[in-house]
Amino acid sequence: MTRVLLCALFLLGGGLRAADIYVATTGNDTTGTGAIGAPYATLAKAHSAANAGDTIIFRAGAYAGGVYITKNDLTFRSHTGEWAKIERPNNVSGQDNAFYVGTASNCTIRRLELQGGYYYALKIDTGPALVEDCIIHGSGRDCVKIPGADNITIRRCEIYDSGLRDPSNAEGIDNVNGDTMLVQDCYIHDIATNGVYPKGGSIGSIIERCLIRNCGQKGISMAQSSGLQFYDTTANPEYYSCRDCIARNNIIENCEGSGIDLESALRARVYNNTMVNVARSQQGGIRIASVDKGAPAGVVKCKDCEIRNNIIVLAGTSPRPMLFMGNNSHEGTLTMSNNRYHKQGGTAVYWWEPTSYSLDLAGWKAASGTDSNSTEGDPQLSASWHLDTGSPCIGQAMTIAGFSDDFDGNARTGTWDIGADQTGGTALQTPPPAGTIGTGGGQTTTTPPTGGSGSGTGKKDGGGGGCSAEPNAAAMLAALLPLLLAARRRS
Ligand SMILES: [Ca+2]
Ligand SMILES: [Ca+2]
Ligand SMILES: [Ca+2]
Repeated sequence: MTRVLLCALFLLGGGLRAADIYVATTGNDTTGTGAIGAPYATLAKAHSAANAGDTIIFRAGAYAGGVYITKNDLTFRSHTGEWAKIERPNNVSGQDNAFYVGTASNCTIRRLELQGGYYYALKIDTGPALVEDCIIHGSGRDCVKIPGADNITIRRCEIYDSGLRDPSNAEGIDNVNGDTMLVQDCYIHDIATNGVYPKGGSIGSIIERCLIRNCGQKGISMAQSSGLQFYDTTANPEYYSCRDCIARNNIIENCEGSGIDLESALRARVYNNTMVNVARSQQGGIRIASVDKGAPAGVVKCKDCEIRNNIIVLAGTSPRPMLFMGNNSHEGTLTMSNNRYHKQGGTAVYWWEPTSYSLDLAGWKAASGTDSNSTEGDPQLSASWHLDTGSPCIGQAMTIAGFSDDFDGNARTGTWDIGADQTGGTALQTPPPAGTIGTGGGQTTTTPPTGGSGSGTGKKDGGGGGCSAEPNAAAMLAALLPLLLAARRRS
């Protein structure tokens, strides 16, 4: 009896113990076994050999991507102390994605460089998925494409050089109808169009503590229009472009379009962002817009949006407004306060369509009936977009429920400061120093998005990778041990 149970235990443990499968440029798909001493040569072979729960570990070097990942619970990462790249050319039709999470759920992509793709460097069709400490760049169009997958977490990544083949539609992160996306502590830069958008009716997505720079369009768009076929008309029968999405604690610099743009957004929350040299040539520092999406959606306005504690700086050369309320674009209650506006070398202009394109801040407050405690003037930012000592933004923000940190990860204790930086803690270097992936912040696990049952939480950060199924095997062992002991007592 004992022997039978021991055998069962061994088999169960063996079956549960996820394997590490190694891939090396010196490997061999025919003679290799996937062991560290006999690695495979390709991702394709490793994937075909893998079982759910396995970890595919790449030794240093570059590997062909484009593999359609179908197996659940896989982890992909560079070998400890080494760095690997998964790549596809961005100019060869048919080689669409450098890395493609197809039907597989609960995948983790950690410490890898994903480069190229005729369309996307990373495409994720199925959630949840965790992407962390990765460098994602050089795509033909979007760097990251999320077509409807829910619960995608992207954190501590550097994402740059989108649209190298086709810069007309090339976001840093393009999410269409993926709910509870969480983007944290990413450095997103040199993006042909928009830095990040959750659109197509994305629900409950959060973009926080990111540094977003050099965008051909908007820094964060919440969110521009999508084809009506992409909307979930059960969860979002009004065809909002996004619902309950949040942008907070981001630094956004040097964008042709809005720093943050609201378009057909329901309950968008815009808190404590610092936007510098945005709206260089398009929209406004923040724009609020409706869209006529055509039948059956019709005109969809923004509703019940909240915009507090933000800094917006426009260059003296910008012909665009500080704030831009589109014609008949918001319904319900617009709540704004404690924002700081600055037009370098002059006075800002605020637009309220269709009546005025020449409001000053007092006129904006009168037209909107909100934005109390907001002021205009130099916020006194440092070269790294943090607050200088003596900044008029210090201690002038209101406390917001739901978070208590800043861009740097400093705790917002006492009275809050306006913008992404709370003074008094250690500031992150911005832009981050060479060798840092992401902003350099966010090394601790933070609260997942509200309302997301599994949002990014299926994968608490292990930091160093490893075998995620081991705890299951241990749990099984613990569960079987009493049986084993009972059997021993009986024998
Ligand atoms: Ca796109
Ligand atoms: Ca959805
Ligand atoms: Ca700080």
